[in-house]
Amino acid sequence: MKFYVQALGLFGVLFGLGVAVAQDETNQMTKRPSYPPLKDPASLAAIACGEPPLQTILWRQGYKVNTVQDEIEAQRFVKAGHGPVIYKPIAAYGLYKICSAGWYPVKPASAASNSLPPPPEKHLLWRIDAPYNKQDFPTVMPGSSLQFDPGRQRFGLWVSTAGFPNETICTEDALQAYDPRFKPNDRHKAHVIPARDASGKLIPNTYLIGWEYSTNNDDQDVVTLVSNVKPVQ
Ligand SMILES: [Ca+2]
Repeated sequence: MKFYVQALGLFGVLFGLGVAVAQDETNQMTKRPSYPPLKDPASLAAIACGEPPLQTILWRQGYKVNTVQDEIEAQRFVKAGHGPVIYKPIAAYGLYKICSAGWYPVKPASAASNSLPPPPEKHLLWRIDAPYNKQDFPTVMPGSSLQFDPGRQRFGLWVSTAGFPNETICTEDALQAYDPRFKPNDRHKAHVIPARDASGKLIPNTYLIGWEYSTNNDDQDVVTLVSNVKPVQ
């Protein structure tokens, strides 16, 4: 009996080992591309909220970009070519409140307002209904449009949430001065990254924007794609 138990134990150990080796081989064979652990402040802020970081969202949607290294200075845009500008949400990890977005014509700063441009003349394009603000590829509400034609003028983009009524987040940092909640050193809320496909090739005239409409700066409260545009001064 003792021998039987020992043999069974030995068999169990060997069997377990075999399974472990087989699993390891399976993992090796089906291994997905591994990414380095995310330690940048925006990623850590998202993880602290139990949300996917902007970097993870973009990787898993097939954009081979680095959210830290690839961000560019782009606060104003013009249309790049014929046809409309496309502006659409590709993810939202913000408040469970209606989120709105659109564009506005760029206006020069006036001397009277101490170098601050006037408040944006907002054109509404699309809205994400409250329940769809913690997911990739949120659907937009009826009546939304994912394109517009600004003509030749310079324009900026904006988002807002019903969670913070009367606040508008603009691609132009200076316009965040109209939202008193943001301190002067916390007004960069639209993070623009030239879009690259899964092979790392630049997608022409196309940009990913990680938006922050609050103050924890995880930069993925809304994530948008804009195409047929060029950044301008
Ligand atoms: Ca968020």
